[in-house]
Amino acid sequence: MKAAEAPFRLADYAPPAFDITHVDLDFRLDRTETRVLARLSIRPRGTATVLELVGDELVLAGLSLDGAPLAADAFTATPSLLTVRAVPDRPFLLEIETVIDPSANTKLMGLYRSTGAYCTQCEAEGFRRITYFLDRPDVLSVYTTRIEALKSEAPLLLANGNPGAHGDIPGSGRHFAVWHDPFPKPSYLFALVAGDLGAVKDSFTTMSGRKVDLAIYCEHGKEARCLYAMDALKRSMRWDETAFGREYDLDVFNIVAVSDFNMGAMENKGLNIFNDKYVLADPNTATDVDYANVEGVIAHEYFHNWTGNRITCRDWFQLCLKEGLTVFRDQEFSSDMRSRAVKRIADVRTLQARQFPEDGGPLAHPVRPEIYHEISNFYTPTVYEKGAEVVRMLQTILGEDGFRRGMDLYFNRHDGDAATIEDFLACFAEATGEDLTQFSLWYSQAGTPQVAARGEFDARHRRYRLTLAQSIPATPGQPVKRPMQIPVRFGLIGPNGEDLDFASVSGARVDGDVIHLTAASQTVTFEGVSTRPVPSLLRGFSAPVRLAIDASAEDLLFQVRADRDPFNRWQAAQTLAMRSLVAGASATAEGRNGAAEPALIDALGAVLDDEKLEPAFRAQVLQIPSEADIAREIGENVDPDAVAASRKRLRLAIVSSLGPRLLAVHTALGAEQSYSPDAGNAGVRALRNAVLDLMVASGSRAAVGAAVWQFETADNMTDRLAALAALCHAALPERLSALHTFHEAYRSDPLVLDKWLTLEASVPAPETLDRVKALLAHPSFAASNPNRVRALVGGFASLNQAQFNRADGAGYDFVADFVLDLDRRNPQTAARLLVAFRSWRSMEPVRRAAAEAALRRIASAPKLSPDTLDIVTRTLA
Ligand code: 0A1
Ligand code: ZN
Repeated sequence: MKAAEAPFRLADYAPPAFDITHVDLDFRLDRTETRVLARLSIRPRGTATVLELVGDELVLAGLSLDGAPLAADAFTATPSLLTVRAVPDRPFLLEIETVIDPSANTKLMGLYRSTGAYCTQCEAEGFRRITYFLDRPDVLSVYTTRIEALKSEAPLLLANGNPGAHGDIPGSGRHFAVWHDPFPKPSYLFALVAGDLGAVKDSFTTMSGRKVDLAIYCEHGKEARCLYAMDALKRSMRWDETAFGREYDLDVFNIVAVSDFNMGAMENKGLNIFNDKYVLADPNTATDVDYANVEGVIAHEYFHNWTGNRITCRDWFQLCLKEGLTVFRDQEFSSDMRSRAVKRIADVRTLQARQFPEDGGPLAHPVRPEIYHEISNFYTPTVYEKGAEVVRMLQTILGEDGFRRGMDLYFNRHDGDAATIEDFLACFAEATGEDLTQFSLWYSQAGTPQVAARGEFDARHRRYRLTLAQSIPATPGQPVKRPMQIPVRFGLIGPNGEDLDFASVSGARVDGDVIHLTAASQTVTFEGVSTRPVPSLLRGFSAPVRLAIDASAEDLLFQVRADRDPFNRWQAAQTLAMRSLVAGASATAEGRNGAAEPALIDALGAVLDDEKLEPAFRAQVLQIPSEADIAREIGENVDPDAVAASRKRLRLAIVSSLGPRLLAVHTALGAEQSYSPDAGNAGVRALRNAVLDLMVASGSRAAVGAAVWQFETADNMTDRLAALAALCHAALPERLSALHTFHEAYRSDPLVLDKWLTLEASVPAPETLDRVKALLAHPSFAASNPNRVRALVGGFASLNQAQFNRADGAGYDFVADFVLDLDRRNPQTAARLLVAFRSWRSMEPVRRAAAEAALRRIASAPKLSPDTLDIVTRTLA
């Protein structure tokens, strides 16, 4: 196995030896030989005389200092480093010419081609693939970008900032445009786009009355599919003004949708570049979930303008400073646009499905990591989603007003800075007087805390004692942990469903409905409690922890019916289901038949029939934990076949008890409304389709017929896909012709075909692996496109637990082979696929051995990228 390079450590941070105050870039675009002239205004900060600029696969074509070409012995240049010896101890101008080949750029970092256009991706370290630079986030410069290209090939020329001069270059067929961005920014926010694209345009007038021109660019012919994104953009701009007092700051805001993109989207100053999957939406091609994702990602990138761009990160260890905060902001935005309760449930589901397994496995790391080998591997659910939870806890602890005062101070004090988590927390501490020393452990300690709760009612003294104990599991590099500050939002529910009053409380700081758990164990004593309460803890999921409480099935059922916190109503139903599923899995493993919990059936029935509840909420309750959720709960010696059997059996039991009521709800909701992507309308579809999915799982002819009929007659993608998914998830033979029909209908629409690829890969049947392998050669698949890869191979590895984790190891071998092959062309995407192995140690011994063999085979392969080497090394450690 190749030895890794030395890691980067937070403790080693040192400020740069030079500032680069201005960057003038001149691009002469060519498909295979693009010339980049970079004029850097450099100012020494101290006494250093050697300037080292990083590159990545660069070819140097020219170098001069203050106008004079540098002699060969004055510098050395390799593809990854330019060293200039004896630079002046005063400001100077360094001019660097590099030659790059955008067409050969399969890593999709730096300047590359997609959608027939030129585009860039520079975060985190892509700018060094364009020119030699101090490619680190604490070097902030004012950029001027001149782009020159063939007018026929690239009538559209975009870069960061505001548009400047533009015109034709006579006699050459070429033209140029100059862009100037007055806001100093790090190189990772640089962007350029050139091509022949369609557009939708609009404008927005900011709170101080400035008019901003807005445009979204996409492939010709797809303009109408950008209208929803444009609407979401305008709503985001208004929301940031009202919720955070943040106004947009340039004359233009441009978004470009491209079809080849490693991630979701990128917040380049004034020129966001998006994976087109998060821009394009219309009723015929996008589901309700797609619409919600478009809205959320548009908002996320826009909100970065303040949290990320105006205030950026000092170094990449501080990534959560912009990402956790911006995810928190986009989640709040979506909550305000939609149903807050349903949004919270969906976000917690994602956190538990993606971040909890990371935090509980070999890739666990703190929200602010302290060491990394490859920064691209740290765009993780921990940095993003747990990072957002940490910000939300801050709001819970400080209250909405205190939180807002802290944010205001942060924006005022650090505008224009490259800041740290310490800077951020200091603003909240100063604005509110709160001591955040213990709270800051959330940034440095990895692992999901476990909170065990036990309640005891003393009727004679009208006293309720609640003991809360926290423990944080060991994680890589962190064997021992200190107790953290955990805000536990709570209520004591009385028999009529109202929260009970109490006369006094002792044993912990309690502010309103929040208990601050700060010690390893604390007993909170409530005096003057009239009757035995049912405790409702962690309301709204007030902290990203696992709560263990030995509530009886009756108490959980009561909570489902009566808790005034909708999140905990959902949680109580999930807990009941999970108990039954875990018991069912061990029963199967032992050759017994588990029984469904009657309280669960009652709970689901009560929610199903309660028309006072939002349909989207009822749909969430009907979706019992996934196979991956169950495996995570079991935690060790997992047999994925037993898990799948348990889940299937429980769903059958639900249908056999609630069948007629499910049918009644399905029929009642069937009355056709015309399609609209708004949350209310989408919620009705979500409930109807959750019911359909359950009924189809029973295999009843009537239900299967209803699904086929819905598939054939639906007037929108949500209903069509839901019907097809129900047939696929139940592995019914009817799926085959429906999948074929679907492919035929959308054969020219790659984003829709991604849904088809994912469904093909998620069929829970032994033949699926061969089908997935065959699809690698299908014309609708392309290994060069990250969306296709994630849809097919990623879908197989993450959504098809029993087949990926096949006992014969064939699922692991397939993904390992694919990763090895892809690693040579797109290491980032390869490394991300490999993350599917993160829970291998929790499998039963046969699968564990097979997974380990596949991982070792990857680890010993020659010429692994740093990205894949990093993931495989940590996964095996
Ligand atoms: N800052 C972006 C995420 C992002 C990170 C790296 C990328 O490189 C391929 C692209 C995007 C965000 O949070 O949206
Ligand atoms: Zn982001």
